[in-house]
Amino acid sequence: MYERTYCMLKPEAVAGGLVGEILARLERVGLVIERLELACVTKEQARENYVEHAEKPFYEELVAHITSGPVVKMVLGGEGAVAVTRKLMGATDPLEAAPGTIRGDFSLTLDRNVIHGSDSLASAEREIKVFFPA
Ligand code: 3AN
Repeated sequence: MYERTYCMLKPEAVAGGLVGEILARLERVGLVIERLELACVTKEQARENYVEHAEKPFYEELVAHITSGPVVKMVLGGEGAVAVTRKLMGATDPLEAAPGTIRGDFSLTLDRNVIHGSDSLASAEREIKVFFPA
């Protein structure tokens, strides 16, 4: 089924000059970039995006980090886009992310794992509305 997912290259990916390389990987499997924008995430957007972690000890650090510099926000479309994007990203913890995945190849620590991607169609719909209103 053709579906849409929300994906974000975090501040360390932009600062580290990894945008082109990561976009190339996402495009190479056939995902379509429907929206793409370099922008700063507001505190409100960050809190909304990570609402499921609101009670976790790392929540404030997560919000502070994602708002610390420009990110690349995008909507990706394609057959199974949510799952395909998650597969390319690799495990949340870079120590567990396989070589060949984006996190496995470009990151070292959980708090700087270079990419966010919606984990379900419901999250994707919610996050697209948060980051691309109207
Ligand atoms: P994913 O980004 O793979 O969906 P989530 O939703 O569990 O993973 O975590 C969201 C973000 O929160 C991660 N990208 C990571 O940066 C951060 N995070 C998750 N768990 C921890 C943790 N134990 N300590 C610090 N940061 C964490």
